[in-house]
Amino acid sequence: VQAAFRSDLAPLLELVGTGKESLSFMKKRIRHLAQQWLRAARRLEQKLKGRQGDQKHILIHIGFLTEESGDVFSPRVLKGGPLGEMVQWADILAALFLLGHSLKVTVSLKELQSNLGVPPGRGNCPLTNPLPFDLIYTDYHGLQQMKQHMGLSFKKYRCRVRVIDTFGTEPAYNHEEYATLRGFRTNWGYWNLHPSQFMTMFPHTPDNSFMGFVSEELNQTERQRIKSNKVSSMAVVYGKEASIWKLQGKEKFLSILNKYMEIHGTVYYETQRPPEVPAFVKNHGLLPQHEFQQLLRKAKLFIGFGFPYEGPAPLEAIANGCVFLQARFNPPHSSLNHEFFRGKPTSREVSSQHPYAEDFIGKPHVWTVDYNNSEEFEAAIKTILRTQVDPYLPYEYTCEGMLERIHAYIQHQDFCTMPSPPPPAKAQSPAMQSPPSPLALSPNATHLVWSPSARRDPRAWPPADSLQVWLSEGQHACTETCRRRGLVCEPTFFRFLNKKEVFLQLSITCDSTEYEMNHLYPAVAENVHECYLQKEPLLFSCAGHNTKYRRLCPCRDYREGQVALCRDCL
Ligand code: U2F
Repeated sequence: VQAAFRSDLAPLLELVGTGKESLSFMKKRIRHLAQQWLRAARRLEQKLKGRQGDQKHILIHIGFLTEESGDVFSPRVLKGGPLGEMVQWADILAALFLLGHSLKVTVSLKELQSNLGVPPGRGNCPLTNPLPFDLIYTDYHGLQQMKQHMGLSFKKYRCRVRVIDTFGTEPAYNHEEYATLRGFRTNWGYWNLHPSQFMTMFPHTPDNSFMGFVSEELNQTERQRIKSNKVSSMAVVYGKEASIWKLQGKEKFLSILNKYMEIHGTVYYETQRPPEVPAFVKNHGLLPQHEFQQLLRKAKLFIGFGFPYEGPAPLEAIANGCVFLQARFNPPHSSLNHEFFRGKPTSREVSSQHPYAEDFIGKPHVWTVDYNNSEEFEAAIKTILRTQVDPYLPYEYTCEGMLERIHAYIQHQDFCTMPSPPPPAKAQSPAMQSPPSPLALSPNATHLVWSPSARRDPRAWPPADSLQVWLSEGQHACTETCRRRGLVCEPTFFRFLNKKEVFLQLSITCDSTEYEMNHLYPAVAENVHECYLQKEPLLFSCAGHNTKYRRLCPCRDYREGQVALCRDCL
């Protein structure tokens, strides 16, 4: 059956259960954004010109909302607890539904078991019938539950799973044996999934798929109205919990800010107890989401104190015409030095409260400054007060952008029929054993590009001819190496460059070449002329660097405002 775009979101609301504050929040959000979603779906439908692909049977199991995993989120929805995850799940539901797929939504272990077809009363046994779903969207909690209740069937079907994973999972942490051997083992990682099966909230590392969420888009009239209604002296503080007012060193910059602006907050408080915010702050209390947006429409500045990390609110603020001012982290926060990230399966260095805002948006919308430097902080505020900014929303965070991306993933990502088996353990390139084929890559002074004469597999996605091979500097990961060339690292292309002759083509002298398991390979240790190829395809990784090596990096182009897709990727 062909998937057909849907034109009504009401039936989706029926699929989402009741009885939890988190579910009500998600439904309210879906209802509120319905018109935006429907307009976006119509635009994408026209763009695809009937190339919609097959309808999939999809199970959406939101593990963190199940009682069995403790469901600590639902009771905090109206008390200033995290909402980012619910924002994202609501948007995933809306997108999958509008794209025309057939959905089942579960938020308890019992519903999960009955939908999977786990025989009642029997623990951990293989399923008796074939799995009735083409795809399962879940999270780490849900993954654990599926593993516990599907027996051997879990291994068989795990290629159909997509794991919504806010902060991302890097390949080194995902590979069980390697993670255990090399100290990358964490509470979450080591599932041996294909790293692209993990889907993140922001495009953190291209090793994972970027899922994202949406923010409201404004039409021309609304943009005009917002611009004329802005109160230029009004600042809103980022954070719904009183704890953010306890963050270190905030007195100094708050008193500076207070010289120039009226400070507003949306911090939760109990009516019996006085709000725990300084007296000069106008605290509105936690607002319903659409009222929070209205507040942002009036404000000039949205200011972060350093927590929460990487949430949706700064994008909403920027989309509503605010400037986002945030702290630079020096040194960057990471799982090595910060409690919040400890145990998360990533080595990513978080350079500010919101690195996406810093790197992908930047000035004039985003100012990332050193809050310990009063002069820098004050100068930023003065400049911000003098600058006019327009509302801005990157395409990838619009409804159309999210629909386009999810559509592409569903049509092209297939982790069940993987291409090449792992290469042999000995230092002998697989290319030497197979009949000689024309080289896919050709030199171009500083890097390699796809040869015009090379065969192109029409089913390969992304299309291989967008590949460029660059050699990293020792201090850079492939993520950074590609970024500096206006490109993005594309892990699916590692297989094209994991070959001995690629070193030759880049004029690298290899006194020896070995296949080993290392997430930094293929790479060269230049001073000793030793070259290394990757033995384990699951360890191909855009993330990671070590001054000892220069890495071979597969880069590709991307669409303006849609980093997940290459120019020819739709
Ligand atoms: C992030 O979670 P948070 O929920 O703390 O993220 P926020 O950026 O604060 O925004 C979540 C939503 O809360 C809404 C706002 C955002 O869409 O519209 N909101 C609201 O409804 N009422 C208000 O008064 C103020 C905001 C992140 F998303 C999580 O993944 C992390 O776990 C967490 C910790 O770093 O931060």
